[in-house]
Amino acid sequence: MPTDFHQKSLSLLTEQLASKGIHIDSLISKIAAFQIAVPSWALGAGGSRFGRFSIGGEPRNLEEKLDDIGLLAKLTKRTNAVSLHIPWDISQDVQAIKQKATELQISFDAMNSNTFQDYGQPLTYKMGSLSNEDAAVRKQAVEHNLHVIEIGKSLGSKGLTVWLADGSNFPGQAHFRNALKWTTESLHEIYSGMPVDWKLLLEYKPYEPNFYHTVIPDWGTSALICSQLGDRAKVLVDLGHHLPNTNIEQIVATLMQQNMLAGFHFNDSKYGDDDLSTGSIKPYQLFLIFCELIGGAEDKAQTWESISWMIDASHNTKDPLEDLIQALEAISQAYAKALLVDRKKLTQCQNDGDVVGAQEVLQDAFLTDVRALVREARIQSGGEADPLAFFRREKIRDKLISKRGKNAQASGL
Ligand code: LRH
Ligand code: MN
Repeated sequence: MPTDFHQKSLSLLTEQLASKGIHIDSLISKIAAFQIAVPSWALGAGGSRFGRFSIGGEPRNLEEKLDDIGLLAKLTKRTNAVSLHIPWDISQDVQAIKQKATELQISFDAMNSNTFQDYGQPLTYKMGSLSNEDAAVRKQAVEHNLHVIEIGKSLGSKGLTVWLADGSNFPGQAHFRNALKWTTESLHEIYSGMPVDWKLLLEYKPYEPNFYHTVIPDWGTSALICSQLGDRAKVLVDLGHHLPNTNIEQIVATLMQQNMLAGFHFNDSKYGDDDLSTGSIKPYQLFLIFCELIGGAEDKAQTWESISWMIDASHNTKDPLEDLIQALEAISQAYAKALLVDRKKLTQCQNDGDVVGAQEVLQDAFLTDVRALVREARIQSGGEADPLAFFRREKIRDKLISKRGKNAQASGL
């Protein structure tokens, strides 16, 4: 990207926005300050039940995962934190990990527990964990979550994400009310085991791996349970965890209205929980979600600082680092476009019942090319003008393969 091209497109956009009374400097500082956590499990090639195709040079341990996130942080200046998943990211030397993260200026966002797989624990989670008929299995799952909190405390994390695969595949298999009761009771024990400055992020999902019912299938059930746990329990919105055509931006508005939005797992999907690159399928939906977030924060429904921003994706065909560079860019662009919405004019259209006018206000912002703005924010933060071009020009994947090997495989999905 020739520098003069960037300068030309930036000055054109600056002029365009100034004509609407928008000062580009305030936008640049907001975008530069907006940091998104990267999941530790998205640095290798994901797979599906139909197979997994290695990418080569994948991080073989937590140290190398931190190296990859450090590289993403250096190139994009859009991420400064990692979200770990236990036991996939168990480390023998927590102090060394903490030291390395500090050197890379990476902090630890919400920890993720795992009671949806068997990894050698005494009792299987095949028939559920926090909702299991067997109190001993529920106790084991609670203790696992308390253990994850201890690891998180030693790393400086301030949150625990709980996603449960718990559910059933056939009518009659599960007792819905008992499953919900035991899950809520188990979460009470976990919640009271959290330090007072931690939050619990309760993630919902309609189906998979269970295909008849899931104990926490939607935002309403998650909010119901959170309201019984306490005000540090809030609802985590994974964009892929919705039935087709669900109005996710309305869910975001509703949760903010109740000060119950914990945060996001950003990704995109065409059909199910496809974990595709954020903004690659439904960029307008992502924009509308950021419109609700900015509106909710400006109207003091919920503070911007109280919301966690994380990616949750899995890569079957793309290079994981290239995909994460694209996702961080797409999220920053959606935020930048939503910042351009003339909220006064929109409110006027809503009050006047001017439906056409309201759409014009939104689409004027959405159709504004903000790439120069996001690029300038990155350059001013010391990042690469074009991280993807840099990643390819420097042949970073080849260097990782020669260092780690063609068959190096990362732990995770
Ligand atoms: C479940 C989920 C959850 C993670 C897992 C890796 O689909 O979104 O957030 O634990 O993916
Ligand atoms: Mn998720």
